[in-house]
Amino acid sequence: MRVLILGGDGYLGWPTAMDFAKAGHEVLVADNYLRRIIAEATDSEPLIETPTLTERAAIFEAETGYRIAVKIGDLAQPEFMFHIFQDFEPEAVVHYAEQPSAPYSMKGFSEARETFKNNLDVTFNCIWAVKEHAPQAHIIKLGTMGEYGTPNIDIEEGWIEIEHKGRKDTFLFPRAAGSLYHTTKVLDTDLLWFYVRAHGLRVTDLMQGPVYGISTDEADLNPRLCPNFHYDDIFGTVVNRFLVQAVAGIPLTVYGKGGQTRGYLNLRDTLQCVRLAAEKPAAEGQLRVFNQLTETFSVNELADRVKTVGDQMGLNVKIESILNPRKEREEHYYNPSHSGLLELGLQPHYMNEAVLGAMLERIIENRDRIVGSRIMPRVRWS
Ligand code: USQ
Repeated sequence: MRVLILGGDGYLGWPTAMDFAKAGHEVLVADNYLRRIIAEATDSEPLIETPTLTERAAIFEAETGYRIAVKIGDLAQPEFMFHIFQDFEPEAVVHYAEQPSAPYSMKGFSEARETFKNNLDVTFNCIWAVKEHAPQAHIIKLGTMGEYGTPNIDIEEGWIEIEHKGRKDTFLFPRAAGSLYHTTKVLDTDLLWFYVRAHGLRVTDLMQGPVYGISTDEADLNPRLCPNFHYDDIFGTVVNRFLVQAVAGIPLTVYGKGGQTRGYLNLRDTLQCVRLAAEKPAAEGQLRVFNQLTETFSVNELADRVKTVGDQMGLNVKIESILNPRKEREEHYYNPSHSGLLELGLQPHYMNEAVLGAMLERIIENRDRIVGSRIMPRVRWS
């Protein structure tokens, strides 16, 4: 299959590209390095240096013999997007090309506007590129569990049947996002749903929870193939941050009461989910939604797990609740269904002590590169 990966330089985009290439698919990645630019501007560079996409593709080819084609450019510009589609004629499009940080989107007007424009423009251009140049292509869109927020009822997989005044219909599950970034994903879903109805596009929207991990089969072939491992307050997801804090001897930064519960997954499972979705595509005129997570934890539970494993390794981990920089419920009901991807064939890698221990070892090897000033939250919601 010809697979186009939009946002191929990201934490998830690059390992996804290697995974598809290794599975024998023809892969093209496109990216404008927006995340690298923001990371540099906000002093949030990843723990381990990552070569450019062109360099990574060359290293990957030398290691495996598989080729990944690279195009650098701005997908928010329709000409660039359309040109790629005309040239490559993708059969599947994996769309990661969004500003992915909730804190960055809440920093101020220009960061909010940049997030809003970039995320919506890329989605819009991708939809039109498919509609005009590759109408049979299947769009696999990375959404987020954060689109739903934390409602006081079970979260269904994308859709809910509602009975109202004696009549029934099925609707997208209600959305209530907690940041501007998460809200752009809600808007993406609505845009996609409109074009699925109007033009019969085939779309899978993956509602993903926070991802953790650094290791994949291909990334482990060479340290220079590793994903961008962020531990800063802007791009770092909570598990990755806690593990780095444990190594740096900084008390784990639990925001507020720490009862915030989310659905987490291992980076390896992101790759499995995206490939399963691509290899078993949505039908024409279908918006298929999967909740992409494997287990749920509160922030307090995550901190306890990291402390247990860290202490076994002699790190003497401390946990400290700090003022929550975000506006979110710190104690709430959370019960998302997530059976769709398991039914497609997902075999989860759960967060056990061996997984956390291996991550800690890798971070310890790079401990001299940890910059302490990147850890405490620098952005507040209000
Ligand atoms: N948290 C802490 N301490 C920290 C960092 C985070 O208590 O040092 C808490 C947050 O307040 C939040 C939870 O941990 O309640 C998760 O935070 P996160 O930073 O790991 O995740 P989030 O900002 O929601 O965003 C991440 C990705 C985003 C993706 C999302 C999935 O950056 O791209 O869409 O996870 S979800 O959270 O399900 O919406």
